[in-house]
Amino acid sequence: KLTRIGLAGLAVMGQNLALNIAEKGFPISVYNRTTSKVDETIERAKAEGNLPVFGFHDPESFVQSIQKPRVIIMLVKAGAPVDQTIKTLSAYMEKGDCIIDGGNEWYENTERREKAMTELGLLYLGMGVSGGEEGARNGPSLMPGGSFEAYKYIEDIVLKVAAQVPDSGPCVTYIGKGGSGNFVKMIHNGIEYGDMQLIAEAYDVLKSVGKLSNEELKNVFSEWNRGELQSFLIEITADIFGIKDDKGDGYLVDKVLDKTGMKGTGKWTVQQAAELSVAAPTIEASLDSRFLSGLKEERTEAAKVFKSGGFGDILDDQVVDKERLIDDVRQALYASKICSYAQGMNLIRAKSIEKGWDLKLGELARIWKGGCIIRAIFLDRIKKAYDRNSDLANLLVDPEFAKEIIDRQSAWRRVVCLAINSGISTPGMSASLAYYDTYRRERLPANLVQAQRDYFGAHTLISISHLPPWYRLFSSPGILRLVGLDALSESWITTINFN
Ligand code: 2AM
Repeated sequence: KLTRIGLAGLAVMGQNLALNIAEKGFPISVYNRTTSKVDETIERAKAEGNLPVFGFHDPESFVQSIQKPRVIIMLVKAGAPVDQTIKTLSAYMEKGDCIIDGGNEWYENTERREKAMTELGLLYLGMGVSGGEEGARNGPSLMPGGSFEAYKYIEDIVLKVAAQVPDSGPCVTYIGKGGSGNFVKMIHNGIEYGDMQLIAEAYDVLKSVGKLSNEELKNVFSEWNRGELQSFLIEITADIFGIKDDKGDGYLVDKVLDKTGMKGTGKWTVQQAAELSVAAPTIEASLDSRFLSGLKEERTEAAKVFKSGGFGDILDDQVVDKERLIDDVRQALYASKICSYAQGMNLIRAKSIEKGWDLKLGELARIWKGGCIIRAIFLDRIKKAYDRNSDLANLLVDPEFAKEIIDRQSAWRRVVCLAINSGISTPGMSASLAYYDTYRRERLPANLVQAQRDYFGAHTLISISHLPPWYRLFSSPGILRLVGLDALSESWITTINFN
């Protein structure tokens, strides 16, 4: 008897997703290069309720065990291992069969592979899977992109396997063509970097300036998790503050080295922001913070030079009203988060336009409401903003978000000022505030930068004031446009206005 689907790559994510699929009633074949993991998965399938998981030690019998058209999800390391696995499996696959890459793959690799597979008559999907190991087992957020035909064939499976959110359905949708599923997952991770950084800054201000204990922090974050900030990341943060060290001599959070690791999707997001000429300062600040955190030894030396103490040692130590500070930080965190999501959504939109993907931003917010690391009730507000206006230029100008920001901006400014005066860096909150303050102003000092460019640009070698009056008249922008010399006027306009 043949199975409905196959899964290759049985590290914990792969094992968990396979068990999840089996549990939803789809018999599944599993395979891994190192065969001990196949046996391990079968053992787990037995232990977790005799789930219909069938193990294979060689790729050929694995592929043959799946009903046609065959679908195989790969969960192996991104990059060369994916190419190797495709090569191994596709040798036994037939026209109309489909391979799905569930890893965090660079979207262009997916597009390259989709093309190569099409030539073999095979279908291909790049599917972002978010939610970590726990999500994979109990319901992840799934972002499949690529062949629509292939998506239709697995739709019944993914609709059941994905996280289910009351009122908004399963956390999966067909994202779009090509590598769009991987791209959207990458931006999701960039947004996640931003969220984590902003939360860390809130912690820093509350601990260093507000002198909150871990117990108090736990209570504050638990309280926040009952309001507008309710989210997976706030929830686990509250839990973290409550975890005691193994040895029982203090809290775990205080024993963790202040150096953040990374796997690359945040860096890709920032590279894409530059490629697309889209401002993403909050996400960039979170990436920079990870880079700086990595310089632990240098920071230790610098602390000696600048006579700073450890965590919690601040300049201008002052007595603050704790309750007021907690409330201000909550508002600063929320407003900063709006700006960060606005940046992420704008990145997706810019890419969608460039690639012709026609991505639905509201749908993306919907499938992020459950299963994934950034799940939050806040995403429902984003979905509604795009429901109101799918062409929204920026989340900030959605009437509801605009009001929320205006209501919170005084608190937000107080927190950033307090942090600056205390010598506590809040790069994420500050970047978000600067983003907002730049975006909301009709007039910026950009005129001066442009004037400087014009001044040293080649075309200003002849200064306007040295030209005869008839030329000045002729070179006014309106007349240049009238006589069809728009291109020429481009370079002159700013100079003329400047003069
Ligand atoms: P392994 O157990 O045989 O190492 C995460 O590392 C997953 O990717 C594991 O299932 C691992 O298989 C798989 N993987 C890594 N490199 C691979 C490769 N070159 N070919 C096949 N699978 C690979």
